[in-house]
Amino acid sequence: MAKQVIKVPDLGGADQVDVIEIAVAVGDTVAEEDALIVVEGDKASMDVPAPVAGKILSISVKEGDKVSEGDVIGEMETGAAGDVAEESAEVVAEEAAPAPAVASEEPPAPAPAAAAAEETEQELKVPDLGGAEAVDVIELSVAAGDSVEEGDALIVVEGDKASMDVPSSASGTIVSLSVKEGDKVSTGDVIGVIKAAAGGVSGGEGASAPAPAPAPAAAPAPAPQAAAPEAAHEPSASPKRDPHVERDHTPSAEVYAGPAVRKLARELGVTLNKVKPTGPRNRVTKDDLHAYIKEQVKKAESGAAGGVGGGIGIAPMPEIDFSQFGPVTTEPMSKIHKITAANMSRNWLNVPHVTQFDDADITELEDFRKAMKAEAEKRGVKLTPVPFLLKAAAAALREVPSFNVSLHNDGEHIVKKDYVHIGMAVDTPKGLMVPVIRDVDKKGLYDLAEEATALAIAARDGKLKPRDMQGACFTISSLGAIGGTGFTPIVNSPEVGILGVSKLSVRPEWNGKEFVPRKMLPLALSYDHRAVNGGDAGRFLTYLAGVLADVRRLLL
Ligand code: CAO
Repeated sequence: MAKQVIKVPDLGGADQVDVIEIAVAVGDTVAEEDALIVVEGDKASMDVPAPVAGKILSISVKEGDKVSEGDVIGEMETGAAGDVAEESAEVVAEEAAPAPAVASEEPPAPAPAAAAAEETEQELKVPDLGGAEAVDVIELSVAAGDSVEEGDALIVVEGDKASMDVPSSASGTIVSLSVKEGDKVSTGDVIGVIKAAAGGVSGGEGASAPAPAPAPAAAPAPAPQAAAPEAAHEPSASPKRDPHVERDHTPSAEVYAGPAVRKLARELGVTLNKVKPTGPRNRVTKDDLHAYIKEQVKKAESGAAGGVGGGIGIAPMPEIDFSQFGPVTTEPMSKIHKITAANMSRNWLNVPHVTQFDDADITELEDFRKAMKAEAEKRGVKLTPVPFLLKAAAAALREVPSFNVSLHNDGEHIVKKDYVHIGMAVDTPKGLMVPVIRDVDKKGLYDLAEEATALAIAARDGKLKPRDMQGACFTISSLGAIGGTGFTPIVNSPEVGILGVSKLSVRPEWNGKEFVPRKMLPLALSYDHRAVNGGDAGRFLTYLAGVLADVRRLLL
């Protein structure tokens, strides 16, 4: 019995790759080449295999860590002391030897200076597959005529254990592809021709034009790549276990997809395990991803159109002929009304709403407001409760910063805001509009009253610009002048919440000794329960109501 440290093998030049999965636990018995951990670089993921058979004594990395070649990831107990070859050390020693030229069958030739500006046609070849032979072409990522950058995926191949992108060895235009899905390819096979600017070739076995003094790490094979102990006789440190042939892993599920597909999925914000795979061995292809996106857009659109159809498993609304019940006229909705309807459906269906209620005692606020009304009018502004609500909401957003947030598009991050912009719902003849007052926390009551009035007029006159309606953290919807004792407003996502304000009423309130008449303002706070919890919302609304009850707190 002997102990052996397990090290990260040659990553083909990649550094600081992510550990995305721990495939074994302490105490597990593994065979040589069993996957121990899975790492992911920019373009690919790979298993880090057991160098020998044995028992796992420790694993010193965890998911999310970053590792580089030579890093110790754990310890193993191996069967016999003799077969412990300190593999990683050997590899390091082998690599310390003078680096053989990649694609050494093609001797380096000095690049002619005049060729720099010319375009040349070059063969695109399958790079070193690390011993794997006749792997399947499972996807063509480009077609003739496509422009590609060096490193872009051309095709995806799949071996026994994994898949990998075959990247372009140069930037240029694809002249032809000579393989199709289902073909089998091996190292060095020509898969197509590219027209590339001379001098734009990185070198490496994928390129037909030899590059001067290519270093192994500059090979176009996607990183990371595994190292192998018995590679000394090979031109590059070719391992015996499919070094460039990587298996795709997603942290959440065993989804099979090429690196390019996974990259696209990340860019589009698609969780791969939701996509129906149609590729060989249940592999998710780019076409599957596109089909999924198309389906989602269709569902979203049918929901946004008010049909609430199918997208979330809700049966579509039945078509009803209202004329069977009495006389009707049918008018087209205004553009604003249609946009509002679409947004309301989207927000109602996407945002898990919670609405919390409170009443603010605004007796003193009303006394103060009325006392200031004449002065305000002299300044040309109308002092209604709205500027006070704006000011109190801004103070509460500053007091409870955990409420001044939005859920990030990716659903995995919270965006914290260090600005306080507040939307104000305005009822206009053409529909509901929500202009935004910026930096409310930095403005005085008169300024806010003036701006609110100007924006309400601009909204009613149809003079708001798109920018005037963007960027709010939060919205206030006041129906106080209209009436009602309460309503549950719909969050204007991606804002965190909306305050519905109803008409104040004079009510008897117990002051500890007696009932006294107080002016009570009904408040209803709807919030996005994905972005904030009830505690944040409760603190926010309680603080806001407290400020309205005693506006002197705004001075603190
Ligand atoms: N309780 C009692 N009276 C109220 C009140 C309340 N909560 N809020 C306002 N008032 C009073 C005002 O003080 C004013 O009275 P005075 O003229 O005597 O001072 C009167 O109602 C009219 O106010 P207003 O409408 O001119 O101004 P405002 O600042 O209250 O509101 C605005 C401005 C733009 C918010 C409002 O005009 C509006 O469009 N509200 C509708 C918003 C809406 O449609 N929301 C629903 C959206 S769906 O979520």
